[in-house]
Amino acid sequence: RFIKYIIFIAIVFQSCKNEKEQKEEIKPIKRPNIVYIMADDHAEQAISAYGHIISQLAPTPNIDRIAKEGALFKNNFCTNSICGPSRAVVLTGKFSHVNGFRMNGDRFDGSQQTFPKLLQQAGYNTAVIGKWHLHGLPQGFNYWNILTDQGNYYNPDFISINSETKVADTTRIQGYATDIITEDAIKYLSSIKDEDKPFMLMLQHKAPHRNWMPALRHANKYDSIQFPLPDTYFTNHEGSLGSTEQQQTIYKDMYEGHDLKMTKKKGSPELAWNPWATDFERMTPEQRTAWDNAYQAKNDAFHDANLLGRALAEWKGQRYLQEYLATIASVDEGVGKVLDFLEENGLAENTIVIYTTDQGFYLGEKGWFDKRYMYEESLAMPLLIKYPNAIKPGTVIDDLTQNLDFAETFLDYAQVEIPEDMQGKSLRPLLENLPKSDDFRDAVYYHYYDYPAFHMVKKHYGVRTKRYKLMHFYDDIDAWELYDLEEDPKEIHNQINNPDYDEVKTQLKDRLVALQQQYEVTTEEFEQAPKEQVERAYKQFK
Ligand code: SGN
Ligand code: CA
Repeated sequence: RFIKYIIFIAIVFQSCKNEKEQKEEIKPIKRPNIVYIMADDHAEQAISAYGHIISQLAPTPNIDRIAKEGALFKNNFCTNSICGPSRAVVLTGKFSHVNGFRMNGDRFDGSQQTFPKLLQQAGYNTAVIGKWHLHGLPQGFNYWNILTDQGNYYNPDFISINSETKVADTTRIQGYATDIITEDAIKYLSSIKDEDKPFMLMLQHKAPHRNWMPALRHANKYDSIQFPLPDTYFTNHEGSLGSTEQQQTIYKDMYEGHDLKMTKKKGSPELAWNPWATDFERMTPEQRTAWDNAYQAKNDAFHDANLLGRALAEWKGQRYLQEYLATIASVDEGVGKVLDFLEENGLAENTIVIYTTDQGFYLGEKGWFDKRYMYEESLAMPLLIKYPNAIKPGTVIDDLTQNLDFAETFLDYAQVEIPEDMQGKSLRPLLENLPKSDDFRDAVYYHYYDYPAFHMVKKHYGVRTKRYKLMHFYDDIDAWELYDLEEDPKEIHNQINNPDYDEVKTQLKDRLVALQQQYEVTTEEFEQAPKEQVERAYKQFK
């Protein structure tokens, strides 16, 4: 009898266990949350996880946490190095010529398919907070609160849906843009964290975009640091026709007041050339006084030094780097707050966190600031991704990837079918070291169209493989450039006329044509701007 009893208990136990196992089997895998953090113009050289010299003097420990706990992409590139277009590529997973947003002046057709819309349809709670810069209002988001146009650092204006009138309204919020955006993101996360639905948040900073205004608490952060200026700072662009006529040289084209915060004379806080007074005039009297106090001594020291020529150009480079890097300090703090929030609320394990920016940026290389070019500094787009449930800490990815792949990646992780008309590829096999990562992509395609425009960078397109880069500048010039990135990572020696590279040149040209076919590039893409417009623009944007 006793044995029968034992057998009975064992059968009951086993069937309970089976039932439990079965339940676990049919329980759907919880879809991950996504927190997509995008800065504006944050160069790889200024993220310490990438290891460049400048960033070691101005580290970004919180952003680095994402790479340490997840993956760092070493060869991630944009398809068109400018703000609105890069954002449109991210949203659609399609090149500029397909999504229709080629340059900043264009208007994004918000009715088209985007990954936030697809995630929302699949049951995600979606939000975008911060810089939008696509002119139309966001679609496909449960919550949005966006900066007007480029946004301002101090007391910025935000557009959102008024909860009473249910229409879009602009409100000025007192404070510092980076902090306001971080706080609103945390408020959003707090409000939805207990919902059953997964969430997808796009947290998009204005910083560190021009004119690089740090938070008051960081205004003197790097005053005593001498940052090394790149050894190409005083180049004359020999051999590169595409580089000679631009207007983005630190010591020629920066506005002394607006950009470099230089004053007219010793003892006075009155700014030197400051064509857009609004950035400073919108500060409250208290903010302005604190700002002027922070800058007075260093600006007076500059007047005493009486610098000219090369020394003045070097001083400007230093001031630019101090401002740019101090502006990043609050971005890094904000990233830390978001990561802490996820950890403290038990969300870290099942949330994919991405840190990126809309394109790369020059920190004095070739004498420049800004972006736009297909050269490495502005083509490179920092990318760090963590997802403890699936990505091993310390993963480093060397494959050629692009912002074109982001939408596909998010859809893949959210278990939503990737539409066939998207042009990129999910990064998941790379992130999880799954098979097929060996031949992920052999070449990336690039096209920049915004000419004539600010900084007068000429239109160009090209192809980059792991080792080489071929570019064609067109419109009012017709100039090809070829670089061997292994021999010449700083892209100083244009090899286009070197017969040793003839074979490489032919291969790259063929690859370029094949990519244009693959991505359905048409001849309309290469339209020329009228001559008078170009002439006018050279004066207008100076
Ligand atoms: C502004 C900047 C330019 C910058 C463009 C585009 N000037 O016009 O330097 O290239 O934005 O930047 S500013 O003094 O007004 O800031 S983008 O990131 O939005 O594409
Ligand atoms: Ca930008």
